[in-house]
Amino acid sequence: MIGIRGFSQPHPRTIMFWLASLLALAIFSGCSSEDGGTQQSQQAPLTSVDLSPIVEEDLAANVPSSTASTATETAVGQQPARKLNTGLAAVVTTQASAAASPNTEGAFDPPHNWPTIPLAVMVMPDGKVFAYGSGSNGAQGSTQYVVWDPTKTPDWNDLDPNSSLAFKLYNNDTQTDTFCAAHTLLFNGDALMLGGDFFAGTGIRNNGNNAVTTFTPGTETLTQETSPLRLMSYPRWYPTSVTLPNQETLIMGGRSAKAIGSIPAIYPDAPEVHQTDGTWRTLWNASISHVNTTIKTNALAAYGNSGWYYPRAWVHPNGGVFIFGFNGRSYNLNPDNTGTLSRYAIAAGTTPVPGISTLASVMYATGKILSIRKNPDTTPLTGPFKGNRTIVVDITGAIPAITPTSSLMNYTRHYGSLTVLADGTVWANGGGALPQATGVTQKMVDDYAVYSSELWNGNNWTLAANATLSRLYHSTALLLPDGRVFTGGGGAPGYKTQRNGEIYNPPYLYDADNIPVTDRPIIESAPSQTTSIPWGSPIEITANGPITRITLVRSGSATHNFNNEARFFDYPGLTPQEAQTIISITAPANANIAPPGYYMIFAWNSAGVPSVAKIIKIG
Ligand SMILES: [Cu+2]
Repeated sequence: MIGIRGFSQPHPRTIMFWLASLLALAIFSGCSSEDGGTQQSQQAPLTSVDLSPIVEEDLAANVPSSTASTATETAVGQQPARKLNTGLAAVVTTQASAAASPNTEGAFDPPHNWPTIPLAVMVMPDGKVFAYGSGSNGAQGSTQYVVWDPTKTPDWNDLDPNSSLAFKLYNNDTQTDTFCAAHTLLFNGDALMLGGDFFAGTGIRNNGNNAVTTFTPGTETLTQETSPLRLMSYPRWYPTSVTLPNQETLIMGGRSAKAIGSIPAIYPDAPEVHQTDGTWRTLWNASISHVNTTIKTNALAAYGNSGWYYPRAWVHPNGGVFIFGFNGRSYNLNPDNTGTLSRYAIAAGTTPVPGISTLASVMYATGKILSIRKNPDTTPLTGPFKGNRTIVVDITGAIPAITPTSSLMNYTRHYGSLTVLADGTVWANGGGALPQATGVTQKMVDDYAVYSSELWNGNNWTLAANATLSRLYHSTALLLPDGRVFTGGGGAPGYKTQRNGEIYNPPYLYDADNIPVTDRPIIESAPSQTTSIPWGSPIEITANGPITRITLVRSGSATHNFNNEARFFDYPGLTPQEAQTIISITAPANANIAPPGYYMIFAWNSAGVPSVAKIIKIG
């Protein structure tokens, strides 16, 4: 069970899939090969030990010893980034329809082209969006990445890529395929990408790698760690990373090797912590193979066999890391030293509410998580996948308190996103009634896509603007520093390869007459990122007019219907000042509620219109 540093080869196996003989409804793991595998084989579902619609926590342990090759990944140093000419035709021709009432529903701009599928995206400290995942061919296995300046009109043209002012398409020359990695921002402002797809070059896909790759804004280059001490112990594909209060980064979950034939999949045995010096600490005491049966069982459901798929985890306001299992149970991982894992009791009079990995969850306020869960339904085809039930998980008490929202979402949204807007409202978009599963074709998934979006005001869901394009598997959504939301991607695999995006303009960007606001407050000065703001100390800005509210939204990192870095802080009821006067708020009290890193600060006027955010650094 011992993980081997430098182990980056998949378990050596023949190329065949273990078809789902155990569960007819087993969910397709998702990421396909581009290596001549047919669509059918691409959709080969995982078995029950990988993922099932209702994940049970008491599945038998199924983690064989790691006897894999000790061959190390080819070490390739940093290469200069360069622009690529893809020569592909433009793909977007459709136009968005106007929303009926933008000041209550928001509205979409027309779709725009992208160089790649934006399936993993993050807001960098310079306000640009870093995206990685697919290549410019829209397929898995191509190693390219994109930097988008959202202050410029999206202008990508495959036939003339060098003409783009908004996008840069770079070669990833690190030899690490970051497809379906985890990502968060480091305190120094670099993006940290952990794991991804093992690039065997032989057509073997969807096994993990143990690579550690960083993206540096400014130079917009990738760097790959080569020292064995700086690699993860376990290969990971579909892991979750969490920025910890002490600037360390937790990595958990994911899969090391997929099931082949009768040989079960291999999952990482334990979470690991990326320490601030770049070396790693394995949380052995929270491992799956721990001798303590209870911990072992907990680990399986939290981040092991049944919980491996981008586990939903956040820093807990009281310390540690809170994990909300797909089985509906809650866990606390203490990442100190070698770690401990415990499971919360179930609140009296309640029963766990199962979810599924294809449904989103988001932390929308301190210690409060909005989560989409399954609801029982026997309707043919879509019923087994019904999931428009939303709950609030309040983790501020001793036991997580589960409260249903006042209304159901209007639609089930497998692969849809939940995004905390600049005003704290949660926006749901994309997804559809069907996930990719046995007996469900990719066309069926697309046919059941949901184009309408909806808003949650902390109480009820209401319908919002309609998108033009489907946003399904491998789509994302991300709040931009200007208060708009980018949503894009989908495909690899999917019925449609969505190398494109759409901009959603939330209601706060429209006036009472549904006209886009042009007179937005302007933040004239804000703390520099070169000096981080200590928790609990003043944050001072100046603006060009009276400000009545300030909000803080943590820079997002989104992939696979999970923005794992979302945090929101509200400072309403500020006394309006004269222009150019100092407006002061107090930074969040501690690192548990506001993990160290980068936050967008929005200043609002009395008309409820936000400024474009400045990005500040807390910690
Ligand atoms: Cu994926």
